[in-house]
Amino acid sequence: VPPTLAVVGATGAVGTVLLQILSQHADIWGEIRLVASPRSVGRKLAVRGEEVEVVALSEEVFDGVDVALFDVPDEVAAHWAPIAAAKGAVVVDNSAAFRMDPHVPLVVPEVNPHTARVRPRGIIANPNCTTLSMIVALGALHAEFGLRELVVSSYQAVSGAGQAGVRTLREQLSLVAGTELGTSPGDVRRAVGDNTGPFPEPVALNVVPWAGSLREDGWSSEEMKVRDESRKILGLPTLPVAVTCVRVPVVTAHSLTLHARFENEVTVDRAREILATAPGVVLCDDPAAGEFPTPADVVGTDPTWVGRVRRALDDPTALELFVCGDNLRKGAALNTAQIAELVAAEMS
Ligand code: 2RA
Repeated sequence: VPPTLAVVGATGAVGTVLLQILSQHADIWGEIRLVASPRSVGRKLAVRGEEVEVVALSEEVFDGVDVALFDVPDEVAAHWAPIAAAKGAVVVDNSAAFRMDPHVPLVVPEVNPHTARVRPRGIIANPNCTTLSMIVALGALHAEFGLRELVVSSYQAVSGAGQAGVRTLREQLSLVAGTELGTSPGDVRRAVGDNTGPFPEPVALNVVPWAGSLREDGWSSEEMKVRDESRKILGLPTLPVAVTCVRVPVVTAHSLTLHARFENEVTVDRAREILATAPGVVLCDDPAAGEFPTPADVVGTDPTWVGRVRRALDDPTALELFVCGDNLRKGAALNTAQIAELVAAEMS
C-alpha cells in the first residue's frame, strides 16, 4: 500500500511550493492530506492534478498517516510534531523547533542521508533555508578537501520571511518605482513609512544587515542557525564559522559568499571538477563571458548554483565562492520532499 502523506501548513509560502513539487515528482504517495490552520479550512488546493480540501489541524488528522511534513511556525511544530509522531507518523519538520535536538537528525539527502534512519523521536528536521542554500556545494567540497573554517555572508530574499515578506517588498517597490528616491538620507524610509513588514528597515532600494531575532552579543538568530546547523550537518561540531546575514530586495533565491578554508592546499581545477559533478550542484562560472549565477535566473530551479570559484589570494588552503539557490525549493520544500521520499523508500 503506498504511504499516506500529510502536509501541515499546506497554504503557506513553503507549503504552496511543496504541493507543486509533489505534483512534479514521481507519485509514490497514496492519500495526500492537506492540513492548515482553521482560517484555511475548506479551501481547495491542487496537488497531483486534483483539488484537495484543506482540513483543520487536530490529533485525528494524523490517523493512518505514515509521513507528515510540517511547514508551520516553531511553536506550532513544537506542540504538534510530537503528537503526529506519537500517532505513528514520521515527521519531517521545517521549523527551528527540533533542528538542534541531539535526538533529531538534521538531514540534507545529498550530504548526510544516512542520519535520517536514526530518529528516536520519530522526527527529522529540515535545515534553515540559508544553510540549505549553500550546504550541498559546501558538503561536496568538504567530502574531498576536509573543511576547517567557514566565513559566510548571505544575501537573502524576502520570501524567506514568508508571504508577508514578499507582500512588503512589492508594496514598497510600488511606492518608490519611477521616483528619484534613493538619493538623499532617509528619503526611501519616508516614502515607505511604517510599512516595513517583517523587516526592521525598508528593503526596497536597500539592503538590511539583519535576519531573524536578536541573540547574545549582537548576533542574529539566522546567523546562529547557519553556524549551528552547518556544524551538525557536516558532523564538525567545533568548526569555526563566522556569518553575517543580510536581506536584499530579491523576491526568491538566497545568495551567499563563502570563504572556505580546508585541511590542505586546494586547486581551483579540482574544486571545479567536484562542483561540476556533485549531485544537486551546477557550476556556472565563466566571468570572461559574464556568466555567474544570480537569483533572477536561479529562482524556480532545484540545484545549488556555484560561481566565482577562486583560490584565496592569501591562503592556498582556502576557496572563495558565490552560491545561489531557490530558498523555497532546495531551501525548504524540495529538501523536505526529498527527506520524505527517503523515508518512503524505507517503507516500500
Ligand atoms: C529567512 N531563513 O530567510 C529565514 C527563513 N527561514 O528569513
